[in-house]
Amino acid sequence: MGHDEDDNDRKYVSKRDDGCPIEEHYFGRGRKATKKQKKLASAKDRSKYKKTDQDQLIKLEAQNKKPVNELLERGRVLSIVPEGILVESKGVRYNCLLRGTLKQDKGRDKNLVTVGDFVLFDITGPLEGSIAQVEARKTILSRADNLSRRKNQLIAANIDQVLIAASVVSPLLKPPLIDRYIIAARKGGLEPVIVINKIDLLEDETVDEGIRADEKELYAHLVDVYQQNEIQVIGVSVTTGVGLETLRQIMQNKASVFSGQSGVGKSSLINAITGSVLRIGDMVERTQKGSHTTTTATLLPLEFGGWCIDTPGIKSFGVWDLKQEEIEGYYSEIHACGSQCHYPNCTHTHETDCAVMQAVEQEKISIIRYNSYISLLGSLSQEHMRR
Ligand SMILES: Nc1nc2c(ncn2[C@@H]2O[C@H](COP(=O)(O)OP(=O)(O)OP(=O)(O)O)[C@@H](O)[C@H]2O)c(=O)[nH]1
Ligand SMILES: [Mg+2]
Ligand SMILES: [Zn+2]
Repeated sequence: MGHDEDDNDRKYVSKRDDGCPIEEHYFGRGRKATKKQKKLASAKDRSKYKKTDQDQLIKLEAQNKKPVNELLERGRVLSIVPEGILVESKGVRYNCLLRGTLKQDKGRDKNLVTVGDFVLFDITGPLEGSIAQVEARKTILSRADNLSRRKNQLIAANIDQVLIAASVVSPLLKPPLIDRYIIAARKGGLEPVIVINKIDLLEDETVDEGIRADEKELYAHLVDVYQQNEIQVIGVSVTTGVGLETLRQIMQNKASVFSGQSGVGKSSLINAITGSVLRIGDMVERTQKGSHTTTTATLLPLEFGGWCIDTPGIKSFGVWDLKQEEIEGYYSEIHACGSQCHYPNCTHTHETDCAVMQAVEQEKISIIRYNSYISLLGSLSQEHMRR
């Protein structure tokens, strides 16, 4: 799987998405402080507030002639569409734009605002607003932007768990993609849960028997491997209803984001569990891939408590800001075994007396996990070479 050949992906990157960096740093940190307190604080700790940040704040306060916070409404971003940012506040939905001052410093982030963000905004017209501030995020799911690989693309914020959506047979299971999601979740402070959909197809006699057998074996293997790594895995089927009650319980009173390849059935699962009517897609017969049906991430309140976010399918996933030396730590079985390698800085790729490679040969470490480790390592060194 290519790490970065994400042409389909480009279609749903809206113009707005493209040009919206995040600006939590200067608004987020000191919003309760008055100008005077701010000055005091910065006199005490110069490193804490950049000069440009102070200037921005002073300028903004001068414009308003009131403390920044006083007139603003607080709301949550439900979705970002070409027409604007849909924000819900006290049960009312506002179509918002970003204030000009927010757009200035794009930094390393590709989008300024993302679904799940808490924002402070002015009401500028009937059901219209202007976002002045994005609150600091508690958790974040993001990935490396596929066009430049140097930008952080925010998928969702302030959620508890990532429901890593995959399917058997159509599309096929892709363990390296699942592993990348697990790492991104952990890095963003989120709990990963693996949801494998379409398990009805494992028993479907219209599906090629060989493919079914391979997928069955891989599915059982993954359940085993992830359980050993203490990551929850559930098999579900929208078609037969298997596992949906378990999934509902996992989602209850939590904020979850569904993310995964196109066509695995994210929207179908959300519809089945919440009774909502998100659009679902057809499978492209020839490629057995989804058709990128969902085009914008949407936050939905759950009747039984909690929130869930449907997101557009992705074709590949790059973990943002991942260092080569960090990777091993996310593969705990490889990490544990690695202490027995001959070389202390063994990468387990080509070295002699490598305990990891021996363990893979003896099937003590899953070859699937090892290959996924190698693919991730490889994708980073390729990236390094491009720079
Ligand atoms: N056999 C089978 N098909 C399913 C199941 N769940 C979903 N599908 C089908 O899979 C196809 C894709 O479903 P979607 O819900 O649109 O998939 P998605 O993950 O939201 O796709 P994107 O929005 O493109 O990312 C549809 O044709 C669904 O009917 C299932 O449990 N079993
Ligand atoms: Mg969808
Ligand atoms: Zn080694």
